[in-house]
Amino acid sequence: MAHVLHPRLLIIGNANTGKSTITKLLLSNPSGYKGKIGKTPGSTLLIKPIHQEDMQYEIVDLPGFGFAKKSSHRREEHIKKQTISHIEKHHRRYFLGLVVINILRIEDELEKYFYKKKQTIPLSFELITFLLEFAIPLIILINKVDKVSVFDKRRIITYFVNTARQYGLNLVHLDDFGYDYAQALPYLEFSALKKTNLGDLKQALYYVLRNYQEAQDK
Ligand SMILES: Nc1nc2c(ncn2[C@@H]2O[C@H](COP(=O)(O)OP(=O)(O)OP(=O)(O)O)[C@@H](O)[C@H]2O)c(=O)[nH]1
Ligand SMILES: [Mg+2]
Repeated sequence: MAHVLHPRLLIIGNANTGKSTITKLLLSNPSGYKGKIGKTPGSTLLIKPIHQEDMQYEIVDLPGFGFAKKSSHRREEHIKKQTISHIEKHHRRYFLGLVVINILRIEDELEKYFYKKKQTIPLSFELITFLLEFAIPLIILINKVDKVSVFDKRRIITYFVNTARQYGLNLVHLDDFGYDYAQALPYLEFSALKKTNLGDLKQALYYVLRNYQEAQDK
């Protein structure tokens, strides 16, 4: 019997942003999920694709880096190197990448880079730019929006979108995205806890998956 290679969904972002919680939501049988969802950053350490019955894709929930108070510099470097070589080697199997960002950390992160080291690029934008080099379609998931008011959510997202533009990234809301990755990059506000916009995310995921499968069949 031929071994079936499932297209892969990449879930990537800093530590503690909700990657494993989102992974669980995108499984066919969430209660069968064996991964760790942690209060302490750094819950996920291994790169191991997850697949369950009746799933058209498998998920790779990457270990998060940055912001982990406990983690050592050496460990951070190890995770970064591991991530880079993994993407370089396997990028063709990814039909979509979800870059998960914690809305509560956006202002901190951007301000830190703006005022202290203006010559460098903020971590999230660096990650996005890196992934775009491999032509993996991305969705920026701005997670944990249940933790902020509607007013703050709008303010923080506007700040994020405006700053991204300065780094050459044209972010548009998933609702306004025409699936032309040469033109723009979609973002979606999200709450893994409240399942806010989970339906929209799944719809986009299956759309991109179909495009990927059609391109493979040619
Ligand atoms: N309020 C709120 N909490 C969330 C949300 N998503 C995740 N969390 C919580 O955030 C914490 C971290 O979640 P994880 O899914 O383990 O995060 P992770 O990105 O996989 O973390 P690492 O594997 O350590 O990089 C857990 O306590 C989750 O319950 C959300 O949308 N809203
Ligand atoms: Mg995790």
